[in-house]
Amino acid sequence: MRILLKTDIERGDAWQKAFAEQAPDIDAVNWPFDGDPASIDYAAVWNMPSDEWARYKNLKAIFSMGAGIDHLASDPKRPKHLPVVRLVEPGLTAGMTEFAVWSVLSHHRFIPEYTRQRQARLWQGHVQIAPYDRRVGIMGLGVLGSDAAQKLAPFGFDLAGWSRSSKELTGVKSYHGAEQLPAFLQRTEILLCLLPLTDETRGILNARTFAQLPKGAAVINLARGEHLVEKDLLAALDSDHLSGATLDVFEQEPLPQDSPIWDHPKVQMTPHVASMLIVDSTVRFFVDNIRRFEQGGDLSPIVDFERGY
Ligand code: NDP
Ligand code: OXD
Repeated sequence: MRILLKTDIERGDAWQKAFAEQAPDIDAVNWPFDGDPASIDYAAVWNMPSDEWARYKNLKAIFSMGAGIDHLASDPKRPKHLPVVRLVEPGLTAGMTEFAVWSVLSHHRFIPEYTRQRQARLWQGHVQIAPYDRRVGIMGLGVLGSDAAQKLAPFGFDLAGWSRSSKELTGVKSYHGAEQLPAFLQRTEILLCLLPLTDETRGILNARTFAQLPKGAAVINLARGEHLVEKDLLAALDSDHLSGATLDVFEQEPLPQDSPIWDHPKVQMTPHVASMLIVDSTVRFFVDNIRRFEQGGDLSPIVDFERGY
């Protein structure tokens, strides 16, 4: 059996080593592959060049090399008859939760403000806010959003989440659907976006959304750059309606050299690294799925392209 791997970051033979340890019968080959394309049974990909798909005639399923599948949803030549499995594995979830907790705590404790003050050699404290007086709101309460919520809850924040369907998560007020979005935004001082990118969520972090947040709110986007209208964010920061932002993802990646975001004093930014692939646990996820499928069971979780995630 053979799996083709196309990742975002080159990791030498780390994937082959992990497959050799966990499943010696599965031959893992890196893209670009110059052997016989008909020998490939599975493909695990990130941003596969669209024209490549036609070469792999015997594929049984596609794995997304990430939790997000927008790179496949937008690919006109993706073989539509094949099931697509998105990445849901504990290593990826833990990485995102670390980053989400760090970014929420950072805004809660005024770290971006203190970083700016340091540059101006200004020694000045901000009145500390008790966590139960801090209203944190998470957009998207799926695998990643609900784990982040559960890890933020013990700090004692006044937590809420917004999703398509209503949720019951201990310590998290649930808002759902377009009708409840305004109420969710009006109560949110630190907004964390962990939505998938779909036709409904593209551009959702826009001027209208920001206007509904209380003055001084902070915005954290760890999901996809196209959720955010960057010029609207910059306007809301410059007018002092928003106090700061943490961005891991951008409309265009890599962020263009001339983007004002690089130098914006109210933005903390990282280069799409909020949660990166952990090779061992990702291979465990692929192997478990392949074994189950080869024995007549189901792949999981399968993407619903109608719903968009
Ligand atoms: P899930 O599919 O598990 O969760 C998606 C959540 O969003 C669900 O709660 C869903 O609601 C909600 N949602 C979807 N559409 C809407 C809508 N129109 N209105 C309201 N809520 C909506 O996704 P994950 O948690 O696994 O991943 C989220 C995203 O995080 C990925 O798609 C990816 O883009 C991004 N990501 C970014 C990374 C990075 O390094 N920056 C790393 C990993 C992921 P419901 O529960 O009702 O279905
Ligand atoms: C993902 C990502 O979707 O890393 O997993 O962006």
